[in-house]
Amino acid sequence: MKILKSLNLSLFVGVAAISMASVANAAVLLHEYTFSGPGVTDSVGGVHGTLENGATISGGVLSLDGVNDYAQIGGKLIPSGLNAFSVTLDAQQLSTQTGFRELISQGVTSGPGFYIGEHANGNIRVTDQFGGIGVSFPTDGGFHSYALTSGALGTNLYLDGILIFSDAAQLSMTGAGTDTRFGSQFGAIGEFFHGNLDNIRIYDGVLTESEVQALAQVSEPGALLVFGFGLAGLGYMRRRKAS
Ligand SMILES: [Ca+2]
Ligand SMILES: [Ca+2]
Repeated sequence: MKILKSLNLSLFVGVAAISMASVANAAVLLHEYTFSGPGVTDSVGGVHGTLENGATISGGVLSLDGVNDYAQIGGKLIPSGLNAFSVTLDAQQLSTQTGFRELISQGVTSGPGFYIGEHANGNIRVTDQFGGIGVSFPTDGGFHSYALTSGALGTNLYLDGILIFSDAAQLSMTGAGTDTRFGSQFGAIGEFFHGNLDNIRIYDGVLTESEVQALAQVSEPGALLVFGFGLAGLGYMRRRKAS
């Protein structure tokens, strides 16, 4: 009986320790924009935004004309310095665009500034720290799910739940410059995205691969099935060593 009690106690302590550890490691949702109402509303963190230059919300998504539209957020959603975070969003480009285009941005050039967007060479690019990653920006006109995670173990970028970029370096962005924007670059640079954005979420902490995949499936099951399977079938994954 004594042995049983002791076993129960150690089991209890063990379970408690595991659940405390998982709570400590879990990525906490800080900001969420689903565009389900008329405004650029942060349904979790209350850091709302404004529609600029004719940007609209219709059908539950943020719609941008690629000329000068964007959404300006009233604060900086991306942490500066070496702080773990994750960003997820869905994007649908509605025309073939030339030059640089941004889905989300924050900061100032060489700050280093934060962004996820399209390089002039047609590749996806991620922040001043990494730049172009050698993977094509989707051109099929459909919605695609992007997830960027960064922490002490490095930085990952997923497209439709598939890991397409990994680097051992953690992101360390500037705290200076322009507040977060959806659909354009910081400052007066422009780089306006033509298309729709949805389900923009910022987490405190690093999402796991399975959490990223679950989000991608909830957001756009078709995109994961068609595009994700194509990438997976090719065994498509790019890794970079820290430079
Ligand atoms: Ca406009
Ligand atoms: Ca929505």
